[in-house]
Amino acid sequence: MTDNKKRIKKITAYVLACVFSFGMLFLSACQKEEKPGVVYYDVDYLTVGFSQVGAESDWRVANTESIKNSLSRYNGIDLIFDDAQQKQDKQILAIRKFIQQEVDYIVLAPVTETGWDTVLGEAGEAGIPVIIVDRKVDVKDDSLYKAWVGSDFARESEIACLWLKAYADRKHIRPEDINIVDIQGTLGATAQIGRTSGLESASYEYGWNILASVPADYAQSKAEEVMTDLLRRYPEVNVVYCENDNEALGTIDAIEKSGRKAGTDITKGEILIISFDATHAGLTKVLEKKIALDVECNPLQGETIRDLIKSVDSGEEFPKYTYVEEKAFSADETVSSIKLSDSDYEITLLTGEILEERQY
Ligand code: GYE
Repeated sequence: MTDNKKRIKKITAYVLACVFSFGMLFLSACQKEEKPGVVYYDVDYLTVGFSQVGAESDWRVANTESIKNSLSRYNGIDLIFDDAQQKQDKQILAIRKFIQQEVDYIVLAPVTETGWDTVLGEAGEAGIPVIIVDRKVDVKDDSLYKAWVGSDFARESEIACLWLKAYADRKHIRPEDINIVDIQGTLGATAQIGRTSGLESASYEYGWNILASVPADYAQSKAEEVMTDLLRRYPEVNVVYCENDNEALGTIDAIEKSGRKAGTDITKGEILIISFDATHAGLTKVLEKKIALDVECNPLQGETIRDLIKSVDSGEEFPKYTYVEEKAFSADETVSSIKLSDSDYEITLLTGEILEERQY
């Protein structure tokens, strides 16, 4: 066979293969329509743009995962996700892009409370409903967002401080001997505002000393750096109030590197750590008795957000504010319950089994 003939044969085979595959595809598409007893829908997905703060902590990673799982195609939602790397400017840009893309809904987890009036106004003008998650927005007009889902940060702080008060009473420690440093979260974030101000009012009320309050952006390495410096400046510190678990992990490293011990008994010279989030990594340190109390901040908000979107979309009633359920876990049994708003609030003594059963 000549080279030319060979080439013609090859091309003919290729063309026939293509015609055959297209034919099969066409046939199967037709067959699909005709299958008896099967109803085919043209799925109309809702498009949702989600601007997340970043990935600064284990809590945040769990929150992102929960939202991605619930706002999924399986649930009729097409999600456009944007990670703002803890920068408000990036969140504003992301929201403007969502508006250009004509999404059906915007979900915003704001890095700080202020600075949202203009961009949320733009979303409103474009007719796009906004749902706020986790931290709050401080805007002049609350109708700029449909609803909010998150935690009661002031209540979390109240639980932590009532626990510390009960702990000190049981151990016969005088309030003036309680020397606290506060490793704060990102300044201006609702979680930071609620947790810091709760500690400040309790310290004022009970007579504890706050030696220093320093922000560490909810990040482990930053907290280690901050705590290393604070240990040098305030050797009398005996309580560290960490505004999230990743900061507690960094704080433990700093304490141990300085030759001191993180533990549950300050009467023995240990440094007592209180933390927030109750993530798997944080609770592991509670089991090791390096964090004395971990107040839960529940990141599993995806399903509530999905239900809210569906309610808004179908014109059903929905709450403007939804608070998620939260517990508190202790490393020992010194305090098993506190009085919170006139009722008993249980402090859960953490066990390996409880930790195993947790979802994040
Ligand atoms: O405690 C921290 C995260 O806003 C509740 O932000 C959230 C906080 C959470 O980075 O781990």
